Amino acid sequence: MTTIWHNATLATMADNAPERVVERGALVVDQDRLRWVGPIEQLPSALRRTAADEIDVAGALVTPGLIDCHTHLVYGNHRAREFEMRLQGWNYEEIARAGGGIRATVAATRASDDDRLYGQASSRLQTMLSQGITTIEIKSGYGLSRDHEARMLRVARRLATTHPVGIRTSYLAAHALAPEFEGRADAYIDAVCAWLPGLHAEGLVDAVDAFCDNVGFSLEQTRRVFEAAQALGLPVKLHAEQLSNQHGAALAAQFGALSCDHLEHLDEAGVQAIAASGTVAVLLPGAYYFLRETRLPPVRQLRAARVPIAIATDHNPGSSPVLSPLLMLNMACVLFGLTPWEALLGVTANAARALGIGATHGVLAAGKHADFVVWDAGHPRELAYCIGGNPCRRSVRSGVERERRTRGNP
Ligand code: DI6
Ligand code: FE
Repeated sequence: MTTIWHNATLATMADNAPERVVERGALVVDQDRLRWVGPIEQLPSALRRTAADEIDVAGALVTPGLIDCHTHLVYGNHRAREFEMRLQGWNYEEIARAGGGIRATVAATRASDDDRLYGQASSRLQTMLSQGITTIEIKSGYGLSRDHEARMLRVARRLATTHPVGIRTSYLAAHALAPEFEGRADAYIDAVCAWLPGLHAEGLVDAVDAFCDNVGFSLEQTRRVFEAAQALGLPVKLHAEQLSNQHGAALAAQFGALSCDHLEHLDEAGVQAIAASGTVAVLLPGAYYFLRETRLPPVRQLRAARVPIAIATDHNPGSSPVLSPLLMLNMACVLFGLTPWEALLGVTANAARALGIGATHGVLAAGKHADFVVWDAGHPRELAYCIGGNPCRRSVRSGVERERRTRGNP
């Protein structure tokens, strides 16, 4: 029982896709997989005869389902008051001393019960899904104790059972120092490493992340977290070179990291290191914008070294309260100088690689998961161009179409 979606303008993003769309394209969906992808005139007639259903998308653009490969979607409350303070000129330290910053979210997350954490994350997730997200990564990192980190990860797993989306979790206990460990960062890292095997045994962890920065953890502390991950065979990723250059990317490359994220302060040696290890550079224009950063990630060097570039929302309450992946495409182009095509690669094929699922997701090709979006658009450049609209017309994940929005209801 297959379904043929045809009359599509296909952007497959496959094989480092040349910047070319396939006109009059067709997708043959067989259960949760793509059976065939290409121009309709090449579709084998035997395949066409077995189709149970044919859907004409009237020339609309069809892309792989969007993948947000870096979010902190599960947390308690929000930090809008802190936003207002920053606009009035308060700096990071002053806000932290006044009870704001990551620790404010840690307190709110710990105080929140599971259902409330779940409910808030679910509503954020639904906004993302309405814009064509079919896979999302969610990090822990606002619990900072074994039980509260576990709670965050369980909520992330629960979201995957109740929403039409693939969810990859990252263990980010090394996000900030837990208040109980004030002045004892090394002891905290010991605890972070000690909690990991149990959480992994419970099936809660797909990858391990850390925040390596002068306001986060040191290179040596990051190394210990990576060693704990490696001992369990878990892949690593890193918040690297966001606010300063700690040479975290080079360390991550030594561990074969899936991705290094942020990277505004990445130097040429760092670029070469991640190029050699095949690590994806994840750029986060929302945080750059929201924090009014001025130092740009080294896009030209990354391109020259052929480092795959992904784009993500970094959704979090402090530095990137962004729920729009499409707005990130626009910002990646306007602020970071990516082309619209590169930006789309960044939320499809390269985002899949950043999550270690590049073999099955992120492109439209036979054998891949049937995750795709039909857009009210005719070319990928329109997705990066538009600001604040929602051209997502239909979205299919694992062969199942998400409930369609009614016309005129965004
Ligand atoms: N880098 C960031 O920008 C966020 N975390 C990180 O490692 C900030 C998170 C927050 O302020 O809550
Ligand atoms: Fe982040």
